[in-house]
Order: sequence, then structure tokens, then C-alpha cells
Amino acid sequence: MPCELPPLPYAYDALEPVLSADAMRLHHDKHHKAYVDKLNAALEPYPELAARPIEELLRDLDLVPEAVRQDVRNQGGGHANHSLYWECFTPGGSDQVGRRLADAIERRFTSFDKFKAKFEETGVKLFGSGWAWLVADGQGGVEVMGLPNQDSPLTLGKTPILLCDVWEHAYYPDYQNRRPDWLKAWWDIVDWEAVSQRFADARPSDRAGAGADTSGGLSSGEIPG
Ligand code: MN3
Repeated sequence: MPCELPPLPYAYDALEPVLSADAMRLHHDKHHKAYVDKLNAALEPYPELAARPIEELLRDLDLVPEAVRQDVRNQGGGHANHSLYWECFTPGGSDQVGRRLADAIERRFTSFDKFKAKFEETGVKLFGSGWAWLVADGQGGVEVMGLPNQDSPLTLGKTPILLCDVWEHAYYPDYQNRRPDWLKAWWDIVDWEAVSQRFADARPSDRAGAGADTSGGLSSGEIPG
């Protein structure tokens, strides 16, 4: 059962002026679709893998056959990440941060403004292509992470609840080389109601503690490959 490109949950021009209709069309119809097509091609010889949700394969990446593991990581990650990404936005944004999530953010970052600064800094400093993430840590808390390429926090036992694309294709059409401007502007379209719901739905993870003794933090390159 091949993966399908999910339709955008709003019109192409619904996120203007933060993201232009042209940029959205290119990003969704070309870039996201390319990940879907390449994932389907890679999984064609593996119908039993193709039948499983991509999030499940990313969570159990070390169990995916080696011959196709890198494709699941890159193309499958690209598909899963973008699918969630579109769900992070709503026209005009929503500032309805749920109580539990607001508390978790304050516990971790002391204030919402400091969280935003940390998130922006993570996105700006990420070298090359990748994503900035807000994740549920599986123990009732949240963390900000920067991961390269299409690597997913699912592979690290975390539940992604918000992500910002800092690949050049995500912001060059509207912001050219000004990545910091993109990271400041994108807050205006974030759907905090949806993000809060994802945090409420995040299950405790039996793997969240694994590896915590190595750094206690989240740097890139911890994903088994
Ligand atoms: Mn992208």
C-alpha cells in the first residue's frame, strides 16, 4: 500500500504573508511529493514495511532491513516530517497554548519567551539542512532539539509536537538567505491549539530514558544509522 501525499489542510495562500502561495505550492507539491515518491519506490520490494505507518518504521529504525534503512530515514523521514509540519499551522495562527503544555515549557525554559529564543537559536545554528523541534520527552516534559536532514525525534524515542523546516527550500522563496527572519516570522502561523493537543496525546515512552546518561541533552547525530 503506497504512501500518499496528504493534501494541505488549508489553501496555498492561507499562510500569507508569512509564506507565499508560490512557496507553499513548491514545498508541498514538489518537495514533499518527491519524498513520498522516493519512499514508495524504495519500499516497493518490501510490501510488509510499506503496509506499516511510516512513523512506526522511524520509531523502530534499527529493525528496518539495512538495505532500505537509509531510504526510510531520509525519504520516510521527509514524508513524516512534512506531513506533521503542515498540521502545525493555521491561517493567522492560534495562541491557545494548553495549560499542561504551558506549564511544561515554563518548567523547562522558565518562560515562553525564553523557549522561543531557544527554539530560534537552535534553528539558526543548525548547520546545513534540517529541522528545529519541540518534542514531548515521554516523561511529561518538553525539549527543544535541532536535527540534521530528515532525521526524526521518533527514532530517539521522543514525540514531535512542533517543527520548523530550516532547509533552504522552506524559506528561500520568501526570505532568501535570512534564516533568522524566517524563524521569527513563522510563530505568527503556528497552531498552538493543535500543538497542545499533540502534547496531551503524547504517551509516556519506555525508551525516553535510554541514553539519557550519555549527555542528558539532545544533539544531532545520536540516531543509529
Ligand atoms: Mn521541507
